[in-house]
Amino acid sequence: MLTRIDHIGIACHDLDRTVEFYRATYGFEVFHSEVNEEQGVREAMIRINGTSDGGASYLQLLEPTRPDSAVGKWLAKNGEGVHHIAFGTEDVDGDADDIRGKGVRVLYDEPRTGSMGSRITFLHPKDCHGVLTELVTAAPPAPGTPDEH
Ligand code: MC0
Repeated sequence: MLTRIDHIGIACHDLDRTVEFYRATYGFEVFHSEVNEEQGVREAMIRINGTSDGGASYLQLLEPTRPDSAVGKWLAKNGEGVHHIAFGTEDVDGDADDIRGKGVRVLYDEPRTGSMGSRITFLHPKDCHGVLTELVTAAPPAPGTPDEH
């Protein structure tokens, strides 16, 4: 079951400058940052709020590490802006199977590794009214930190 907005992915040309905009304008600080070479992105996660299922909602700022990556291609065509939305679920495998059964293209046979050790898959934007849609199961929290992701 999809229980929350996990994050909104925002494509940008310059991650450091975009992070600074969110800090200076809204007072948001970076919660986590990493490079995901498989996805071709350098990313910063800005935590907006926790939720009742123990997850959280984030803005995910994404700078491409190479022009032929998904975000690099999208930026070249569209410029900066909202790239995808991501729904949180405790069962990305089961939800992906259910949605595939409804005729929506799920882009990966098996979920891959996403931000902060999460497991992720994507739905094709052409099957979702133009919205690239991601499903996310967050990594289990570290012992003693039940709300830390
Ligand atoms: C492409 N299209 C989009 C779109 N990207 N529409 C809405 N939102 C997007 N983000 C549209 C194009 O405009 C085009 O439409 C058609 O889809 C085909 O696009 P393309 O430029 O020819 O590119 P493809 O087909 O090679 O790839 C599109 C596809 C790809 C969605 C399959 O971007 C993909 O695999 N995305 C999933 C992975 C991803 O996005 N990773 C980056 C975030 P027209 O009408 O012109 O034909 S990584 C991430 O988010 C991780 C780190 C995490 O959350 O933890």
